Amino acid sequence: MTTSAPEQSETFAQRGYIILRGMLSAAEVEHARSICAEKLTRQGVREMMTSDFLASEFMAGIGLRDRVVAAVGHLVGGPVVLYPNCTARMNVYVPWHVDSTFVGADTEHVWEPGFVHVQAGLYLQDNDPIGGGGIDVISGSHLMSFDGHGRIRAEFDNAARILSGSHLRETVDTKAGDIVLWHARLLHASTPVQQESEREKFGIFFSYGRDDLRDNHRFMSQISVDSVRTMNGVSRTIPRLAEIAGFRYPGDFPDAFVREAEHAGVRVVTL
Ligand SMILES: O=C(O)CCC(=O)C(=O)O
Repeated sequence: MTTSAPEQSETFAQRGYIILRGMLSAAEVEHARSICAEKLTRQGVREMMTSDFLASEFMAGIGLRDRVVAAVGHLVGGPVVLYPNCTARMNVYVPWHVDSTFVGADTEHVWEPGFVHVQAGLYLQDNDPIGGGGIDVISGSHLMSFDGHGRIRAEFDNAARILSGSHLRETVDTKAGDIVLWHARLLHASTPVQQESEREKFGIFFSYGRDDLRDNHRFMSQISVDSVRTMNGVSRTIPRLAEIAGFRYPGDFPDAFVREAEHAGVRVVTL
């Protein structure tokens, strides 16, 4: 894939995603895998609490590395903000979707011309259409509203059925240690597994925006709204989202992380 910053920005604008190759060395991939394996042991727990994630200087520091921040900075066209929406996940497989914060009611702002939000997924195994390990995307789907009215409905069955059988579907060819940066509106899914692997699937996630108080507040407010889900009259709290909605910067963050964010010139947004 592309390497220079202008090429990356053009690819991102056209396809809705880019790959940053070799963000972690082979040794770092194994180190990150061992941290994930150690933290994600409880039955049924597939996602690290953000406080546990940030407590690892190594894991938290990945999202603040110069190369990541520089690449995101080019994509957002200015200073980078990092949301505390950082975590690692194990063996998570999700169907076609656009990330929930950017779909459904009251999300028309994602179609404003200057809107940009970058989601990062760093995968700790290679990805391919047989063994999975990363994501599939519908190339260019961040430019499609799906309902013809400049909105994205929170229901993707029709769009996914048609587009996932089209030439726009791509299995993102990441190798262990690569990062995928995707646009908030991109339709994507976990790459399905045809053949089970003996190794766990691990992914590490960060969310970035541009320095814009309204966008930044909107994203964090939506996280707060999403932290409580009501079905059939029963409300359930999503512990990780409730945790990050309650975070205040810098007091609730490890000192080392605050220092690194300052050094990287990244503002960390909390409510
Ligand atoms: O890691 C994956 O397989 C899917 C990740 C994803 O879809 C997401 O974070 O929105």
